[in-house]
Parts: sequence; structure tokens; C-alpha cells
Amino acid sequence: MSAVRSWDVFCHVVDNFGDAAVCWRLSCALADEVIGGADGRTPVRLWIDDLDALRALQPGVDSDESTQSRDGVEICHLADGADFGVPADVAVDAFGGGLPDEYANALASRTPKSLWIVLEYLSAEPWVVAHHGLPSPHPRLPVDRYFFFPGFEEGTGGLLREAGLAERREAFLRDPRRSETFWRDAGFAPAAQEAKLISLFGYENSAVAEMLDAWACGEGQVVAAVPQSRLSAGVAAFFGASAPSAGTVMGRGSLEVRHLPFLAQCRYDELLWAADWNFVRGEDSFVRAQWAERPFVWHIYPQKDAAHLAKLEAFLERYCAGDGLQTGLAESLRSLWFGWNGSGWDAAGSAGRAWSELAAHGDVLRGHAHRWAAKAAAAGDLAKNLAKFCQDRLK
Ligand code: TRH
Repeated sequence: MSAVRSWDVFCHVVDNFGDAAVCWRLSCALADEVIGGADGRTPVRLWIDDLDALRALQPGVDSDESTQSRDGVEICHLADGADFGVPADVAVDAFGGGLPDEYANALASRTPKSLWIVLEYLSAEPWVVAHHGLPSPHPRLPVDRYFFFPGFEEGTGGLLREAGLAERREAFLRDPRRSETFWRDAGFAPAAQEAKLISLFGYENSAVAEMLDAWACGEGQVVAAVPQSRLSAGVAAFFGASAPSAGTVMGRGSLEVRHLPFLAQCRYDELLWAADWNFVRGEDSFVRAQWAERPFVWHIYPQKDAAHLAKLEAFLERYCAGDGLQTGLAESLRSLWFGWNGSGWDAAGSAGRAWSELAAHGDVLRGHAHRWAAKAAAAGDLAKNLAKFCQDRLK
């Protein structure tokens, strides 16, 4: 439990869902950390400018309410004229979106002092640990901003991993009716027992046809579960169809595609846990796939001049290091990841070759994913690390 008694998390939704997703998870986890609120206010306030993005993840959120409470968090619409009241003990400026000037001015002059934390994007690159936790003077105000970096190793801020996650996953996997329940709730009959289940979530992707073709022409039956995303139209185009609606099934050879609605976050976790392989993207689903302990492929958010490929390489370097993977498997995984991220499968059919090599070693890859999750968790839970970091600087 932390001595920090109040938090304000500021979330500017740039695009997609990850900003809202990370800020929501962080806010809920901080609410679990706080010992009773300060001055009668709710200990954790999430100030977010796009309530629709949050509502997609948490269907109970009301997009029209300027303030509402849920799971111990006060959700406040970040809009012009918002009444911020007294700044919290700690203000979290997520992904450097900035704090409103009015709030920043009040924070800088608050006594006792408040902390300004800039929560950075997740990266596996080696430079992160040296930059984590450093203060930097604000250009205009008499206040330091501390840069807090998530990460995969000791000395970084760690990764968001809420209490009870492992237990929820194990309870789900122990339930013999989990698959039937999941598919029924999504509007489908259960998938064939022997089929390999793959979840597909990504951005528009020129490699999608080659990947689907590899599954369609492959030996074993594959069921691809595709929640509505920017990838859905490209999947439908492979079958010569236009934008699919939820509930649509498409098939070719050994491949059956099931188009799902965009799922509530807790349902999406269940899909990641149930699947044999997960194709994920961005930051939050990338982390959730690691906690699912299943082989996965990451569609990293594309950046200009291919800057994202260095980030991809840095993660794969860590993931494939050590005794986990024989060289051949590591190379096939690298080929699959880089091909999926548009750095091109070097020759026709290389997606199929990489896939058939990996699919034949599913058990080894699952064992590796299990060991990796324990390794990635070693840096600790980000919310706990942040609470301790702030407690040490406020006392
Ligand atoms: O939506 P994203 O692409 O968001 C990304 C990240 O924020 C990234 O850091 C940022 O640079 C980029 O946007 C601009 O991917 P991400 O981070 O995986 O967030 C998606 C969230 O949606 C995640 O919490 C999983 C959740 N989700 C559901 O709740 N239901 C679903 O059906 C699916 C497919 C995802």
C-alpha cells in the first residue's frame, strides 16, 4: 500500500485504443494501492478526452457523463472548462500528452508539493534503463518532471500486471466449458477441437494475404478469430469480400475465419488465453499476449523511416535470448515477425515455411512463452513500482 493518497492520470487519446487501455489499467491498479482517499475525494481520477475509446474497452462507461465512478476510479471527461479542483499528490502525464496549463500551474504552486510523472511508451531497447526515473526541469514552471519508463528488466518501471491476473487465467483454463462459453457469447458454435485457434488483431497489413494463404494451404485446420479492427477489411479482401460484420464466417482450404465484434477487454483477455497463437499490436495487447503465455506475433505501431523495426528487433533479441529457443526456431520466429511487420518475406512462400516450422513446435514455443512471462514479470508491476517511486519522492 502506498503513502500517496491521491492520483490524477491524464490521458489524451491520440489514436487507436492503447492510450485509453494503458491509462485505464494503471488507474484501476493505483486505486488498489491507495490507503483511503485524501480530503474526501476519490483517490484516483482518470482525466480522459475520449470517453468513446474507453467505452469500447469497458462497455459500462457512459460516453455522455462528465464524471462517473467505476472500479474505484473517478472517470472525468478532459474537456475545456473542466474543474480540476486541487491537484493530486501525483499527476501522471501519460505518453507525454501534457497537463492542462491551469492544472500544471496549480500543481507547481501546491504545498505540500505534487509530483509530475511522464509515463513513457514501452520499449525493449537497452537505453531505457539508463533514462528511467530521471527528473527534468519544466521549461516554464518551478517543477521537475520525472520520466517513468515501462520495461522488461530491473531498473525500469516494469509492466502493468494487475493482482489476480494469473489466478483469473488459470481459473479460465481449468473450466472445461470455457471454449463453448466463449464462442457462444461471441455468437458462434465451438471451434473444432483439433483446430489451431489464432487470434488476429493488427493494423492494415500488406502481409495479411500471404499469412492467410499459408494457413489456408497448410496441413492442419486453423480457426482465425478476428475481432473488429483496422485489419478486418484486409482479411475479408483475401476472400474477395468487403468489410465484414460481426458473426461473419469466411473459409478457404484449411482456414476458417470468424469475424467477431470488438470485445470488452476482459473478453479479449479470454481470447488470448484460449488461443494457440495471438497476433497482437501496439502496446497493451502486446503486453497482455505475454501474460497469456502463448506464442505470439507483434504488429508494432508503424513509424516513419522504419524506426519501429529497431524496437521490434530489440524485443525479439530479449525474447529469443538465453536457452529458450533453438536457433532454427528463433530464425523462423524472426522471419514471421519481420514479414508480418512489412519488412518483407524475402521469397514467395517464406511465410508458409516459417509458419510450418513454428506450428510443428507449438509445445516448445508454449513452454518458452511460459518462461518468458515469468522473466518479463521479474521487473515488477508498473503500478506498484510507480507508487513506490512517488512515495520515496514525496516523503
Ligand atoms: O489500439 P492500439 O493500436 O494502441 C496503440 C498503442 O497505444 C501504442 O502505444 C500507440 O503508439 C498507438 O496506439 C498509437 O493497440 P493496443 O495498445 O494493444 O491497445 C488496444 C487495446 O484494445 C488493448 O487493451 C486490447 C484491447 N482490445 C479489446 O479490448 N477488445 C478487442 O476486441 C481487441 C482486439 C483489443
